[in-house]
Amino acid sequence: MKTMLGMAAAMTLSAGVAIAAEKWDMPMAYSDSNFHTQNGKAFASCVRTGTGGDLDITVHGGGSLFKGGEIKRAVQTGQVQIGERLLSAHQNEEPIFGIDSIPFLASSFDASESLFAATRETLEETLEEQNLKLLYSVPWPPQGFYFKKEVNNVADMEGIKFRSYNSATARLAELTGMVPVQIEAAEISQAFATGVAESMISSGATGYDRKVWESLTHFYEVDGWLPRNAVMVNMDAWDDLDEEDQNVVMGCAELAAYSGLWRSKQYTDFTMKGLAENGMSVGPASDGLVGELKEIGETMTTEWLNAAGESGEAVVKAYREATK
Ligand code: PCA
Repeated sequence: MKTMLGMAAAMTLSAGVAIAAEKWDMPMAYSDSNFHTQNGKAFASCVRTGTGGDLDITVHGGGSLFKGGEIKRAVQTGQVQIGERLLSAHQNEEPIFGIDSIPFLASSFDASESLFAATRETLEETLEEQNLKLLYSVPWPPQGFYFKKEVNNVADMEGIKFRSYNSATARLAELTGMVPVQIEAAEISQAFATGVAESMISSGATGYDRKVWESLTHFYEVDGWLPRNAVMVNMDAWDDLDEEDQNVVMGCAELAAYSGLWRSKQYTDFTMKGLAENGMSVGPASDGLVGELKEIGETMTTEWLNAAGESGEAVVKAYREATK
């Protein structure tokens, strides 16, 4: 009898736990093999384990649930509870979102981390006003140019159809005489194959993930900047979690920031080799080209500072102080 009661109690308990389990969907825009997606899956698993199954996050990679361009709004409006997005693609909403894509402001992993540290508070406040809680952010590897011909200076770029992924890359295209067309990473293989685009600036990672050697021939290392993905939660979904679960999520987020950075560094070397092994010419851009791009970077820094006003200026100043 006692045993029966015990069993009944245990069953009620496990039923109770099952009912309490919270399920979140987490759209991510990049391919399943990409390190951001792998890192997001490890984050979800950390949360599942840490909360004893209380919070169960399902990652949907490759833009399968929402495309990159739709993810931020989907999280804001509560269509999904959590998601990852390249924040610089929303610079038109708030200039601070684009601070990581200013050419040559922060062009190494260390600099990217310092810039993010200087930006974090302002970013969190800005996102909070949009009903979003920032969990963690991971940099893409340094950005370089892809072409289907040799390019040694800006004049060689005239008229090329250039795939952009945010307003900074579109502006860069304009300033180099190219013609920008905005295309999601998930769709670039087709865009290059059909000639809708002939060039882009991105990481070795994205070129490798999308097998761009099928259409393009050259990768020039520029180390222009390291744009970042941010994982964000809908603020109402966040507030609905109890404090213990919130603590687990924050712990897992910290781990994900750390492991994501490490994965990004490791993927850089791996994908550079991968591009070369698949027949692309891979190497540094010429000094002349880098010099011209740095001048364009100056112009874009000034433009960004003008748009971002005092708070943006304060962030850049704090970053420069911290890294001088
Ligand atoms: N890959 C993403 C953003 C930056 C990067 O390296 C893309 O090309 O869309």
